Amino acid sequence: MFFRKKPSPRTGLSVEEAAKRTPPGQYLTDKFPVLTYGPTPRFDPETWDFRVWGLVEEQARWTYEQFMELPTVQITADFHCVTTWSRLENRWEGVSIHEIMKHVQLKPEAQFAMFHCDGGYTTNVSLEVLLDDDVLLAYKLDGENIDLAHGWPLRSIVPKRYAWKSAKWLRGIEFMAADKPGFWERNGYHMDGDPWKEERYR
Ligand SMILES: Nc1nc2c(c(=O)[nH]1)N[C@H]1C(S)=C(S)[C@@H](COP(=O)(O)O)O[C@H]1N2
Ligand SMILES: [Mo]
Repeated sequence: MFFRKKPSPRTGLSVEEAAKRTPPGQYLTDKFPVLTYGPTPRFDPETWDFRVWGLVEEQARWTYEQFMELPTVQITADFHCVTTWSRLENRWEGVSIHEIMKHVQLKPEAQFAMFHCDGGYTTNVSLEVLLDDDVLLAYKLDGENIDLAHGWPLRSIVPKRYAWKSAKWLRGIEFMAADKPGFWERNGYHMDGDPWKEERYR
């Protein structure tokens, strides 16, 4: 019963609605498998910070305390792992990318961004993908703090891309002029990763 095409009752979705929201080649799960390459990093609120750098007029930095004071939003979004499981109707809460962008001014050359995580994981997105209205830096899922294994204290959520673009233990965003592969992209995953186009590997 792990993989199925029927939505779980948790989602409140009909079979038809769920089918419309399940990209080609994906199956539904109600569990939340942990997919991490390497060990789970430690979190120390005293030394943790969130930084924005690269092609910005001035770098920005928040301590943990400062970051937690930023206004939050909630979005409900689907999560599609390239290994073919999808979990629909996840209610994420955190800081909208638009809130972060209020504090930084991009240089005109900035066209791509790289998420940087504790432990060295990285993943790239185009500026257009990053600045979508449903992109957020999340710390709650379905009303609870995100588990350490799922990225506590902060992860990016990029609902319109495969889940490897939703970076756990996020520590910063770097703005770049040209696209550059992140960790999985260097190891054969697609540079863009749109699940509706099945952009899995390259
Ligand atoms: N820092 C970091 N972020 C990561 C990963 C990782 O290994 N390290 N794995 C990615 C992959 S492949 C997926 S499918 C999702 C899984 O998120 P989950 O473990 O919360 O289900 O996180 C993504 N973000
Ligand atoms: Mo994944």
